[in-house]
Amino acid sequence: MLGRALFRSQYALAAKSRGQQLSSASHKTARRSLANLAMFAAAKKFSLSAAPSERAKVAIVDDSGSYTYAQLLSDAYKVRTALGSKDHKGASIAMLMPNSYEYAAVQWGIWAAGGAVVPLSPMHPERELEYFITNAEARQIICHPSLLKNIQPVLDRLGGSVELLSSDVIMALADTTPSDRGADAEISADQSALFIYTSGTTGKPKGVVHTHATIGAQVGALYDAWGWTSSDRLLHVLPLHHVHGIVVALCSALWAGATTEMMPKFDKSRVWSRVIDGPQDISILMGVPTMYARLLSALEDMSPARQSAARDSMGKLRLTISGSAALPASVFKKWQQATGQAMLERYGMSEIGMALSNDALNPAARKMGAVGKPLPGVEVRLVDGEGVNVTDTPGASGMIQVKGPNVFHEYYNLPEKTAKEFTTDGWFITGDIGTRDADGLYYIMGRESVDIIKSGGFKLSALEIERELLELPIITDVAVVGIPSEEWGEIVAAAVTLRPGTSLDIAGLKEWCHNRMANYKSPKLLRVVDALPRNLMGKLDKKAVKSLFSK
Ligand code: MCA
Ligand code: AMP
Repeated sequence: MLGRALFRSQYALAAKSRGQQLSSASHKTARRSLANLAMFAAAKKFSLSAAPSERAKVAIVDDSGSYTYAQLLSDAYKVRTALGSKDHKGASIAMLMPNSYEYAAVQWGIWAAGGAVVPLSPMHPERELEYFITNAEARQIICHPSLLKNIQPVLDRLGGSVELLSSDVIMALADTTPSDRGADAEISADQSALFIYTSGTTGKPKGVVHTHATIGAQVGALYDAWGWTSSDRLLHVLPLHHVHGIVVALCSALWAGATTEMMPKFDKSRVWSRVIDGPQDISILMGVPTMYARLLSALEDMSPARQSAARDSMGKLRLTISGSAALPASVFKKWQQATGQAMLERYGMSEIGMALSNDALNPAARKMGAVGKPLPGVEVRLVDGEGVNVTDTPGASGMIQVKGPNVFHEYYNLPEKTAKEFTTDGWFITGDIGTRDADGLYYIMGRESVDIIKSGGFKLSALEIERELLELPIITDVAVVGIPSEEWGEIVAAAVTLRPGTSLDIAGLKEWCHNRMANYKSPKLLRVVDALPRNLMGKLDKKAVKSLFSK
């Protein structure tokens, strides 16, 4: 496994990116104080700047107002104070916050205290929240009062072992100035910084652990490749419990000293009215293909005059970016026709951040269907079923493997599973099959495992859903598959056999799933059959299961 020393050198590599040069002292030592962490460099620059215009630089705008970088730093220090003055040294600290300015303040505060952020989502039911908190061994949680009802029963069950801190109480603390903040926690680049829970082909969801070094490498690479500047203004519409919303969108913008406008959740009408009717200053929009498909369908319902205004406004953005799932060619084409924007598609994963990206600075170089070339500092190769490296054979397909300072540290407390996902020579095995053309552009062909479903950009494990469904006493056998869908990419479908004399419909199944899994995991299609298709070995024939849904 990758060792500590290597992470130090990875951090040094990441520090070479333009982003980290904002903080001249930041990469001179392996151990550094908070204020020198690259993530905070732009904020620090704006906070301490002598020029009033820079001190007024807005970090985040949400439905409650506008917040400067100076305010963000001050609020982060309040969070640090509330967490206790000890150095948490990478200890897990959970947070359950709506998409808002305060989300960022809490995230930064946990980092300021030396902790590792475990972001929980309002989309998760109690069972999942409990699993994430206990699996990550979080001993403290910061929660917004509006979400207290989601977490209180979990904390009661955990019998006081997790300390609850309310974000509104923390935010009401007195503002701090740099002089009264005391000594910073010593943050080392290789300590845990972020947990992202991801579903795999075996077992329960795993906690992907990123360090300050791996996050820094990811954000630094995007800063360079996508040409982020402090003049950018990001419209943020993504959930904040995955790498896409947290790292690729929010952290990148904060790293660059840009402004983020945060919506509480994606809403196609709200996005269009902001872009068309608001100030013409949004420069970046990021989303999953389902969001762009929905924006296009909303556009079709507009009057011709409104469509023309939409084209003018969306056409002004510097970048419209799609990822987390394959962007259908139809969406790419319609988006280009409707807005004049050649969508920037990129490829990544919770474990690696972003690995491949089309050309951000030259729209003409973006190819429909391609996910681009390796980002700065990231190595990518394709290895076929025989173990042959076919990267340089145009059109040959192989497993996408990735190496670089962006690659995660470990699956939490799962050393064997972590090791299994790496080749003996240290490449991370993504599970995605890709191909590369003669111009060096990569294309994603699909997943190796039929048991990984991508729905609306969320990665779901068929086996995990099957395990849950089997707990419904009337179900005797179950198979979960992904069925292709225009809107969602794939939708979750379940085929089941039932105990004699019982019945089940999709509404009943959803109701049962409601408290056990996030709604986005629960099946949208159901077939009740006499027997599930199995091969001679008794193994489920998932191809045949899929065909049950085409009848
Ligand atoms: C919501 N539902 C879904 C999904 N989202 N079902 C399947 N797949 C989904 N993705 C459920 C709702 O709970 C609801 O269920 C029903 O579908 C209709 O919901 P609706 O209101 O239409 O959906 P929504 O709430 O507007 O959500 C759609 C969405 C959302 C905005 C596209 O799915 C979303 O935010 N997706 C982004 C995912 C993402 O950020 N992925 C990043 C991970 P019911 O009717 O039962 O109530 S990947 C990643 O991080 C890597 C690094 C990468 O490459 O980016
Ligand atoms: P997650 O593990 O939730 O971070 O999701 C990562 C997975 O999303 C990858 O392993 C791919 O299967 C998929 N993915 C991300 N970006 C793309 C893309 N541009 N095209 C196709 N699949 C993608």
